[in-house]
Amino acid sequence: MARHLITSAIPYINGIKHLGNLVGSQLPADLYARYLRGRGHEVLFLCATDEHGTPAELAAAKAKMPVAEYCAEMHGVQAEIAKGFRLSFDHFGRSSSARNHKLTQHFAGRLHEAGLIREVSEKQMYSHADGRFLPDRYIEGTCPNCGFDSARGDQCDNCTKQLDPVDLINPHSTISGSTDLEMRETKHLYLRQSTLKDQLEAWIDSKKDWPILTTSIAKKWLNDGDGLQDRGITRDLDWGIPVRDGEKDWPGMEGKVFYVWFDAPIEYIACSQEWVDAGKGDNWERWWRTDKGAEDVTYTQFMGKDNVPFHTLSFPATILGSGEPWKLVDYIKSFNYLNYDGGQFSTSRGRGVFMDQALEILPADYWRWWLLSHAPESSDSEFTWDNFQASVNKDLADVLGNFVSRITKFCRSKFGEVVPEGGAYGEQEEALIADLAARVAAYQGTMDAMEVRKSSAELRAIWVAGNEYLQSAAPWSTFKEDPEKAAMQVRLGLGLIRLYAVLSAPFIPDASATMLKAMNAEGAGWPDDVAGFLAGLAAGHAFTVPDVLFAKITDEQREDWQTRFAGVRT
Ligand code: B3M
Ligand code: ZN
Repeated sequence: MARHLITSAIPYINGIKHLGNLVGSQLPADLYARYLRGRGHEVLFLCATDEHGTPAELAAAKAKMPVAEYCAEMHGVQAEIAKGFRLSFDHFGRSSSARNHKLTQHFAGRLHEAGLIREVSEKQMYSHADGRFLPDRYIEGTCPNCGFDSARGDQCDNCTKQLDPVDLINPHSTISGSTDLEMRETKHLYLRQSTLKDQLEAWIDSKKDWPILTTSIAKKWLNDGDGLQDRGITRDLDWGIPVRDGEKDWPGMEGKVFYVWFDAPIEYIACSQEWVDAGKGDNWERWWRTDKGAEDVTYTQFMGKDNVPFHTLSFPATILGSGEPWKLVDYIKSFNYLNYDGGQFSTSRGRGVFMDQALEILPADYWRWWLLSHAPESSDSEFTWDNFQASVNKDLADVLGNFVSRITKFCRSKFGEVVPEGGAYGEQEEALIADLAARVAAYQGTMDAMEVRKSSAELRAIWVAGNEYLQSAAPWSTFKEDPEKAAMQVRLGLGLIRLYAVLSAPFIPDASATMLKAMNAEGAGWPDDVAGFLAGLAAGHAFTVPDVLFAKITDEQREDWQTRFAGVRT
């Protein structure tokens, strides 16, 4: 038994995430956590909401709510939806927690002490009417390139030109509308990542087994242009973690907060403290401190590709730079993007299916299965309603659901709701069991390697093997000549349901629970020995016929949903 720490990228607080966000971090992390628990390992699986930064402030303003209140409410909403998708976090924390405030300030203090922070004076737009500095997206004006009259300070949405707020003609504050703006001097802290470049590079080079997507992004940032750049880690904002030098004030930094990307990854650690505070665990240090037992923890992170630079460079720079024995990540599993029906998912335009809407139309397992079996691993992938309908109807309803329903109903009609006795395996059964043992080993191999799509294909092949057996063994025909033989075939079929329930649990936990309950086999362990596991469902064991596991998606539903999710979210 090993110990596994697993974190998913923590979703921004500003609104409900779409299915593309889900499949890029939380869902595959959950798959892996459930699998490792199923195999008997000790797992700590953490996630949280990422609550700081301009997007949180803007979203709260739009909702006409104080930002703290907005975050508390949205955290509740996201936690509820995560439950709906059966995301099995050991704790779902908040980056705005007191724990994260303290720990973030602690790291800043350590980095300062190590000489890894420098103060930089820069000019930034200040609004007299608002009494504050304005982040780029709080400034709008006319685009100098195309004349569009509401270009943002960082970019023109009309011609896509990257801009600086000073480039804008007639700039104004989007908070107050005021044009009384001036470029003002302000001081910020920079993390001297450049001095850690060699150390970071050596560490990344030592990770021979990481996905190419992860290492190629890290390498690009390490060696692009002038190499790894120092990063500003403070902002002139109200909402965030106040800049402090550990426990002390930081002269000149009054009223400033840490940059959201500085404190967000630290929340992975703080979250484990919140987990203890919530009474769910009693020792976070054995997961995070290599001087307190974490040296034998395997730490895996899950995220979309846009988050990779922060996890391969910035956060490790914080950890290494602190000079303290914190656990560094062992493996980073990153994902490409999931597109939606010929375009991109868009949060701002409400294009695509969002997590809450998905659960309104179908149970979690349907989405989990499609998303994981089409995870954007080696390249971007695309959600289409045709493909979704086809894969749900075929894999879940025709192959798995049908198998379970046929065998349980047939048994009930001929032998009653009890595993029948009599008969002995023949050649066909021995061949099936050998085939399944090989397939289960392959499935374990791909799951251990976090190859999500391949794992789903292995699992599907395991379901198909049972279906093909049932088709050719045909106990309904055998029964007429040789009821003993039919009993043996049915017994094996029922054993397969229990096997499928355990193997499928990481992908489709609800259907798995239904199957286990029907087989009266809750608590069944992992099938390390497939033959023994199948024999474990012995004659005389009672079961019940479960309800239909998966309903087929009709053409009408598909068309209806396609129209409903094409446009702007209402
Ligand atoms: N909230 C971005 C994202 O959700 C960011 C991840 C933080 S991970 C520490 O894609
Ligand atoms: Zn423009």
